[in-house]
Amino acid sequence: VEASIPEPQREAWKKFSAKEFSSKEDFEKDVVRHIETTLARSLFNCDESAAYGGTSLAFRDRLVIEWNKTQQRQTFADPKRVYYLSLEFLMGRALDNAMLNVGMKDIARDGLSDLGFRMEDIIEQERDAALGNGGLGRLAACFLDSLATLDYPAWGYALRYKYGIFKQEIVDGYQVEIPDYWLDFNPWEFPRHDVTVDIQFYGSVRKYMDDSGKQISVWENGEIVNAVAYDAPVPGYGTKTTNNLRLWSSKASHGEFDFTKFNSGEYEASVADQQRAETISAVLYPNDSLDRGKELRLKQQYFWCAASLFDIVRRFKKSKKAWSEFPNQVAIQLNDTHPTLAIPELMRILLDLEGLNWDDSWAIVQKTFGYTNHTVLPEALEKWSVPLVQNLLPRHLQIIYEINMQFLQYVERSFPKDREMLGRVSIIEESQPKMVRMAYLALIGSHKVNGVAELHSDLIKTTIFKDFVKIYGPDKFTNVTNGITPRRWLHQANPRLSELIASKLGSYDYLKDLTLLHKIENFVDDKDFRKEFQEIKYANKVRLAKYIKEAQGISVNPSGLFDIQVKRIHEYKRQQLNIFGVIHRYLELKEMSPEDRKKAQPRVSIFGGKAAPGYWMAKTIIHLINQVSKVVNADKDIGDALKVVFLEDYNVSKAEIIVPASDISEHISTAGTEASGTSNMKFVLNGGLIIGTCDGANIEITREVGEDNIFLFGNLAEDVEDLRHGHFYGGFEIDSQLKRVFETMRSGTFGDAGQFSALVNSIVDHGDYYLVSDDFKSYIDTQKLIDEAYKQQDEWLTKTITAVARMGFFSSDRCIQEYAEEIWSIGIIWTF
Ligand code: GL2
Repeated sequence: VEASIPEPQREAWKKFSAKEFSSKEDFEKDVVRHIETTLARSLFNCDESAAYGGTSLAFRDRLVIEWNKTQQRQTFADPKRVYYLSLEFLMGRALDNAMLNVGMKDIARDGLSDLGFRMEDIIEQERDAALGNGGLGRLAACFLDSLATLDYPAWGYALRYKYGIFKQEIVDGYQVEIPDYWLDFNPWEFPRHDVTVDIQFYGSVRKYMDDSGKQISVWENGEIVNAVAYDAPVPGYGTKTTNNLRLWSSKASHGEFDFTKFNSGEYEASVADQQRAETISAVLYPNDSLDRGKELRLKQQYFWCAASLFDIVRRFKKSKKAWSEFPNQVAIQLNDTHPTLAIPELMRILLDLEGLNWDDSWAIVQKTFGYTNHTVLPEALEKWSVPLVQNLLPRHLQIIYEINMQFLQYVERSFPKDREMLGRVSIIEESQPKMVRMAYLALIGSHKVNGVAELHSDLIKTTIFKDFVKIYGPDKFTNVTNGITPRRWLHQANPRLSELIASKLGSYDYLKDLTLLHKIENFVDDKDFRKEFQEIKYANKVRLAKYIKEAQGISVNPSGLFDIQVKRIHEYKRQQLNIFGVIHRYLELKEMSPEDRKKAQPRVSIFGGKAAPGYWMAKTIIHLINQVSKVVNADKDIGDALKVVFLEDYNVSKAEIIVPASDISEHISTAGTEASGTSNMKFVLNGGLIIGTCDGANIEITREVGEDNIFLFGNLAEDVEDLRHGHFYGGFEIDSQLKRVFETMRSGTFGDAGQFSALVNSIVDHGDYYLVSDDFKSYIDTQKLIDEAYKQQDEWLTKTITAVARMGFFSSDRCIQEYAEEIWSIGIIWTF
């Protein structure tokens, strides 16, 4: 029911409508009012956290005013909207971003200083919104920024986890996980207690014929859990468009809260029911690129898909358009297979609740959905056991079987001679127990499937989806190379560089059209520009060195070469290759005469990243890095020639300090395993070069910046399979220099060798699946080249400036425009 203010009263209302602050004085007034009233603090009781609260609430007011207007504009225009379904949104901090996007940071800085606070300290008060694991979740956050900046009518849908990704502590060199309860004070969210949806689980399906002879299915007798919406405003940069990120929180439905139990004194039991319901949205699964098949995860997925679709359908129905119009009003993007249940859920809504027939429903579904694949790693491809789905979602399983049957009949008609194909492409894997292959369901139910970088998009067509290219033709598949938002990853993280670029280009327009960066190449020989560029890099390294000292207690010299690898810890990302390389360097330094050691290029090797709590090998790698760090940093012979740092608890806000400080960053996955990578783009955009394999977006970065401005090494994706085969069936010799590294480890130099034996054995005895040995020589040779190149500071500087100038392609704005045109067919809504 719409509850509008009646026409005659609207004038009075409008007179008092909330207004945005635009001067420093008004900002201060808002801050003080919020601190004194909303937060109930006073002049005599206002610390930095209260000042953060007041500042955030003042900015939140601004966002909400624009958010309301944006929603009104969009409701009025009723355009096609895009819904981005992602189980992860790694948003990071909101305040700094809000200040910059609305263009009020300078006013706020002055205002806060009047009130006795330093802007930097206030920003530091905020906890990261860490509702994601790694690249996939951060990509979703960059997309929201671009969608709003480009004025697209878009919503993000996710879960409001009580606990985001765990906090990582390193205790005695080992990772320890601490829960991240981040909601103590979160001024950026609005509970919408009036926006709730009942979600059903379990139960059974009753079928009957109605009077017209039509078969009706009723899903009944299930358990009901309530979904409550929490909204967070997403401001665009330099536009009034403020979109919405809607997070669902689970709560016991009133039906479930058992009053009989409650009244009969079984208070605890009734509260337990409530807790069980709340468990659904309690915790983010901390696995990156790994599928664990836990029932609670499936519950999360359905809970979130069903609530989001109910919301989307409710919005569509307000327009009173025919169902055939649905795909013209709604585009839903599936961020990986996690939201694939949205496909059978929309079928269920159309068939069982809205009474449409199968063919019409299916046509609507296929036109509505697009599916983005983010990985070809087999362990990450989601499969759900049929008995599990049967029990939790009996009606959906029926629908999945029906989709599969119709699909297989079509395949059988098209390829009558290829019987084997049916088994290969079936949504149901004929294993014990049977499994639902979610990627196939997502692909079959969507009109477009995209990979996230060129190589990856090619690979999905020749590996995991090979048969489907035959079935549907190549046009169903496309590539959209990932991108990053230059607002957070340049302007916010590296304000001095952003300002320098703006001063040369004449404005900050390039933050909205990153291709304008190419003009910076005109200044590559400009003395003043070069000097300032170099100074900025140095200052960023000093800032990181200071942070390393504070956080880790390690002193590093900012004039050393900063070599950084920060990302989730994973065997395929090969942090082990990096640390073995560090050990090799250590051994070489030890062998040198003191004079030669002095001449060697000093290095600071910086690592950071979380391991999934159950991923033992990844934890072993973290342990090894910390052990090496301990030994090397304490070695008096070595001094500044080599320092090794493991930065605890890598997250988005730390990335903002780390990324601008690299000279070299490492993106060294086994070729063909890293779908894209996105931090590679962030580092280069901030004036750091890359050492990398021919993998993911590294390849397109090379194309853009030129081969001279990147350090590539290692085997190519097309050779990986043969090499692996050779390890098992041919003779397999471990690289001699790597052998020496292993011998050193075995001798106990870095503590009890037994702790690392599984890591070493995975290479020596178990086939070296990730080709660490195959790539080792090429890796350390390339590192040597880097040492030499870095000594030529002038040329190095030219390389970094040139690379920055050529990064225009990697904006998430370009990426979103490609999605909008090729997959969603949506237009922008002009602000006025
Ligand atoms: C990932 C890929 O591993 C990574 O290469 C890519 O950049 C991102 C975003 O597309 O997606 N796939 C995946 O499952 N995770 C990723 O980060 N977790």
